[in-house]
Amino acid sequence: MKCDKFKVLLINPPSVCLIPKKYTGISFYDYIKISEPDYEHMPGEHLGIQYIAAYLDKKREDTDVSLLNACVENHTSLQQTLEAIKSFGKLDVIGFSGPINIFEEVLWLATEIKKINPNIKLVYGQYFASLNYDKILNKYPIFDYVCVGDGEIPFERFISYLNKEIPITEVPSFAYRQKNTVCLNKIPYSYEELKKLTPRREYSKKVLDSGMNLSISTSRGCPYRCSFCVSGSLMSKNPHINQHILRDSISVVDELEELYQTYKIKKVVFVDDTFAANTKKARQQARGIAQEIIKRNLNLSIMIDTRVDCIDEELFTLLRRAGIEKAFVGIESNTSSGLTMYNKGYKQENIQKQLNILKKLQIKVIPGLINFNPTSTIPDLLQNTKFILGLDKDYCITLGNSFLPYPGTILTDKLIKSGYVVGEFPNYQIKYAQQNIELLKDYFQQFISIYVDLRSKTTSPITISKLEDIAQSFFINMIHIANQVSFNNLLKQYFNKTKQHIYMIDKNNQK
Ligand code: B12
Ligand code: SF4
Repeated sequence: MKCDKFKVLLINPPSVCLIPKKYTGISFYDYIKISEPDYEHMPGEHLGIQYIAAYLDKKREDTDVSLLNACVENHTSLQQTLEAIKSFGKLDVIGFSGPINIFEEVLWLATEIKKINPNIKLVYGQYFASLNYDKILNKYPIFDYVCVGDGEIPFERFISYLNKEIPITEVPSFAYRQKNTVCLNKIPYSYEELKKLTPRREYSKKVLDSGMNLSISTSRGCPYRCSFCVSGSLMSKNPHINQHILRDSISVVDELEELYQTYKIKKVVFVDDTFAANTKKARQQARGIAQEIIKRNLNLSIMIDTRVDCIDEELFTLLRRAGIEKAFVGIESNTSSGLTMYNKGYKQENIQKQLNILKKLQIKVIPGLINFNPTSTIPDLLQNTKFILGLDKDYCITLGNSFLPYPGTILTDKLIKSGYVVGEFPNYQIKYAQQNIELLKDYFQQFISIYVDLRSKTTSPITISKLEDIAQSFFINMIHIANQVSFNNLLKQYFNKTKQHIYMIDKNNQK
């Protein structure tokens, strides 16, 4: 047994690489506040590393775990994060979290840290690392281990390994290099203990001060298997990982009440992949949570993530009474071909009817849509666009969304095989089957960025309505133009004309 304590630091990098150049110099959370129309319900904590810390606190007296959430600390550069890491002194292990989008930050920090302390063990976790553990360990020797899936129990076992209590082969869900090959311990383990665990909340106050919100996790995993999704793909590829674990409703509301009393919060975000999933147990849990919130009279505005086929009038009426006011709904496509490609498992005909239930209950919908994919066609885009604009004109900002080839997802793997995703890991790009579709996507995205900018600056209902009208005709007309033989020049002309028009409205508004 080690005499000094093991010193572990878990890091959420600052995510400054996600900030467009024109905003350089501000922190990621400050950028979110100016760029994200729905930031009011944005979760700001990193529950993943907070949970691992809480579990290690409980289980290992021989370990000191510190957290560094560089987003919450409002870091504006990686150098600042590196200095903060140095201030923790000599560390034994650093665990990195973070999606593909901030991999360059993880890599930079990992490289700098190993220069200072070559003996430190570097562990990488979360979806991107989990889905690509073999490629990461093969291509980037800087990382020593990857944790596949949830981290609490594997990380605790990993400390046992460092303490020479068990061999590395007994650390569940850990991947490592051995004799020039990468091994993953596909060892199942029980989640019972985790159902009662609550995360460390040392960052809560800072999160609230930064204008973001606290969050709560009521489950792990997801019962669905959407092909584009990191969570669905992780479950598909790793049957040894527990697939959809639900916490007990009472313990969830106990945690919620504690946040409510301690921090006087008015809003909270449920960060589950899919809340109120369409399974008997998940519905029971959602119902139980809602009844308990109502019974304890917690006056909260809650945001959840859910799916079209999970919306049930009776259940959602109860959820609304309990404070659920916003729902991110993963619709993804209003076409049969899109729904099949994304493996959504529900029919296009039912989408509108399901969303109407939320409208009736006055639950605000944030629609998730993957409008463009490599084989999208003009009729597909027209169908999605008419549908989205018919729901609410302001939803037009989702129309620029395109399929992102996250490495390791089922759909990315498939599209690599068929040649629609190209490039070297981890920098994949999409090849569109039709040139007009790719061009349309670029114009949609450019237009939306101007639209969001102007829309966020205006409060005049007349101007907003004018902007929405322009947007509506822009999207529909552009799709029709893209269907013509000489689409290239025509799209450019129409885009420039609309841009002038929309700026004119802004100018008049400022007078
Ligand atoms: C809350 C949240 C945010 C918050 C806070 C995130 C943060 N890191 O600070 C905000 C709104 C700021 C945010 C921003 C972004 N997010 Co986000 N976010 C989420 C969300 C909804 C919940 C995360 C959560 O709390 N889960 C619950 C906890 C318990 O699970 P967990 O975090 O996965 O952690 C467990 C394991 O993964 C593992 N683990 C995690 N880290 C580590 C590290 C080590 C060392 C180990 C051993 C294990 C381990 O152990 C943990 C405990 O079991 C997820 C979707 C989801 N449901 O997971 C998306 C998600 C993670 N976000 C995503 C994305 C794309 C982003 C952005 C890039 C969006 C953008 N373009 O700006 C940024 C990136 C910022 C960043 N640094 O992460 C994607 C990632 C996709 C991918 N390819 O991996 C997700 C999966 C959503 C999605 N389905 O597309 N996000
Ligand atoms: S329902 Fe949502 S979280 Fe679950 S697999 Fe599909 S997209 Fe992923």
